Amino acid sequence: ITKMLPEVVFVLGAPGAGKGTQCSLISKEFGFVHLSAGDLLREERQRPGSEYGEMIEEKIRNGEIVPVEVTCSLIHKAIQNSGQTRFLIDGFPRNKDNLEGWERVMSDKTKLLFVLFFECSRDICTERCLKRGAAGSGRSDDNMESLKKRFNTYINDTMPIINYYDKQGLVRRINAEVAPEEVFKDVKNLYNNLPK
Ligand code: UP5
Ligand code: MG
Repeated sequence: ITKMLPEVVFVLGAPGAGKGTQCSLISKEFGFVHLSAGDLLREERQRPGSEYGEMIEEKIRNGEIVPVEVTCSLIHKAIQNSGQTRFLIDGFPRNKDNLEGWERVMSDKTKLLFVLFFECSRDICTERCLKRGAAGSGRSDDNMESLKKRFNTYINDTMPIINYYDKQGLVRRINAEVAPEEVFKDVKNLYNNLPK
């Protein structure tokens, strides 16, 4: 008997590219459960009694990547607790440690459908995050200093992961520089044309 594995889509793109915004839209229209690795880490940071709170906050403020054991176990728990079968994993895997940790623990428990990659220039992304910070996002990394670090990490550590999946033909690129509704048109197109 073959067991149906949970299906996952990794959602990647620069800080502020619109991953979260598009994931909420996809989740509403196509019923995938949206799991943002960043949101899971921010929740864990706030959880009373968490032994990782301070470490997570320091990593986030410095735009560095939290060790995969922490992130992967939060994602794994969220998948199990949802009782659902299809997931958008937003903002993960972001570096080699993330990728190797996922492959060690999760790759035989899930089926990776594809990697959704939101392409957006650094200037536009930076402007979006600064605007969100100025509007009171409360995110400790929506400031110029953290954004520089987030971008360094994105270029040095996350782009190689996107290239790794691209070589396997798994990357679906979307132009994320236009208005959210316009971006979502392309996303819908992609979802409606998935091989059945
Ligand atoms: N906006 C969105 N789309 C727009 C559009 N088309 N036109 C104009 N404006 C648009 O959007 C960002 C802002 O832009 C919002 O104000 C939105 O309204 C507007 P959002 O949808 O939030 O973009 P997103 O790509 O999700 O941006 P986010 O800031 O969440 O990206 P990051 O990848 O930086 O943040 P994340 O939460 O994933 O990670 C934060 C930190 O957590 C990391 O730096 C790292 O330290 C840590 N982390 C890990 O260590 N491991 C992980 O696996 C994940 C995170
Ligand atoms: Mg996000």
